[in-house]
Amino acid sequence: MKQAPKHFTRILRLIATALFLSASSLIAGSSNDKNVLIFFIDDLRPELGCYGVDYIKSPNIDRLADSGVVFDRAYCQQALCGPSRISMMSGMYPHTSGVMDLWTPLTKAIPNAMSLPRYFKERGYKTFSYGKVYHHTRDDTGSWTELMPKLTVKYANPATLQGIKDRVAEGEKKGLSIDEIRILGKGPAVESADVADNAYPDGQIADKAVESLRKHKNERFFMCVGFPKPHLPFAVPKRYWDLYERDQFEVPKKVRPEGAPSLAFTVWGELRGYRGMPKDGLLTDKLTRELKHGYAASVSYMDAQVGKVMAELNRQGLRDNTIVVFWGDHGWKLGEYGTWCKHTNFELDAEVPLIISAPGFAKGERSGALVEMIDIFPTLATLTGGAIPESCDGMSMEPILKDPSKEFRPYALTMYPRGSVTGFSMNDGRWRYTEWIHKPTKEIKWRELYDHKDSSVSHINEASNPEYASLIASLSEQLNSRKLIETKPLRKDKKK
Ligand SMILES: [Ca+2]
Repeated sequence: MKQAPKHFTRILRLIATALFLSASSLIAGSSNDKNVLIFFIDDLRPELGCYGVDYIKSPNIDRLADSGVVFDRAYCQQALCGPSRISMMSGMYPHTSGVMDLWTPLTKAIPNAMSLPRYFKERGYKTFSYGKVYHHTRDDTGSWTELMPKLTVKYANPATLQGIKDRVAEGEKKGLSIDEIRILGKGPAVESADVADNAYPDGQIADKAVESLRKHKNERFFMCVGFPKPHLPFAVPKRYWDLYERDQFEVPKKVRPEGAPSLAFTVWGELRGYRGMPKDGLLTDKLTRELKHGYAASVSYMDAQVGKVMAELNRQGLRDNTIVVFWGDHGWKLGEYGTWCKHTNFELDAEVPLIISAPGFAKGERSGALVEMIDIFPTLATLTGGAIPESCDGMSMEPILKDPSKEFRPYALTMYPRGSVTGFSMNDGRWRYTEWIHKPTKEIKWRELYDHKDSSVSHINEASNPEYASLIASLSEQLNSRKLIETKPLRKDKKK
């Protein structure tokens, strides 16, 4: 008779302990019940207020930076939307996954790839994709609880839209080819319209994320919010253009670095394709200022959308239980070297903004550690109490989030293919060293060495300077020890 009440008391105590633990984990937020919110930003240079830049207005991102760690030396794996996003989402280098072009979706290269959304979905999270997350909205569709359809509207001015419509109709009437009609259908590189934020896709994406946070506030979620700006065209509401004076924008020196191989550059066809852009030659100072103005306005417009989503996260009381990652898919050249856009191995294209705000970790601090975008997946795995999948090439940045003074990688790796030659490039914290390797013969065709001690712009390729021979030998040895060119795409399809 004595045993029953004792047993009963023990059960009661266990229930009480369980209740206490679940309540305290709700309050303190144990590692495995954290939500994840990731902002994917298209073509954003690490030039924001929180990066010490005073000519860009980014109050909302700066506020996010105050609640986390700003990474001063973060690098993408390839300066191209598709492969960069896939390397981040799979945690695999482009030369491991085999995705080095814009046309291959992750799930075509690796049908059972362990992607970030799949990883979280399999762990019971609700997974949401709003806006431009993967380059292809049809990629990895099975990993999402909800996937917002692609938004294709680029302009808001009725005259611009009508002009495009008229030119396309005219082209069809003349029986022009699809490619010729596509060129006619291109709009201008810039637009300033006096419209609401959600007249353009970024505003609609923010609205969708806000609505979803309200709806799913009581569920554990993994939410990806991808803003298309500041990608071309720089078409954003007028009030964001009004934040800047045209004259404040400086025109960079339009000179290529001395001794740089021509293969390192592009003809920046992406920009030239827009209506009214010169088909060859350098841009005038006037046009350079207009485009730089448009880029800055686009950053501020995107920043306002980040602010809306963050405000809702706060309003719903989710801020202390949500890990927030803000990253850009690659850098961009705004007239430096007389060039524009991405698609190269230059420092300006390889460097990206990265902010991680994780509850219980460092706040308002900076890290000078070299990190790669393939490190985001392992970081989110360990921060949420999960194991790092075997398929991941990266490492968890959790030690940096605990102590931002910690060192991490000896160098960050970036690559860009040019036909039979691939450029493998590394930044060791000061120098950018690149080898262009002819794949069939493994012969090094060109080398580049730039000093980025004080700036992301460097005007001399020092690769043939005897003064740096031993430095080059050491960097080359490190690069070649990775056997990058021998690496066959592994087609890893292991489950976690
Ligand atoms: Ca991009």
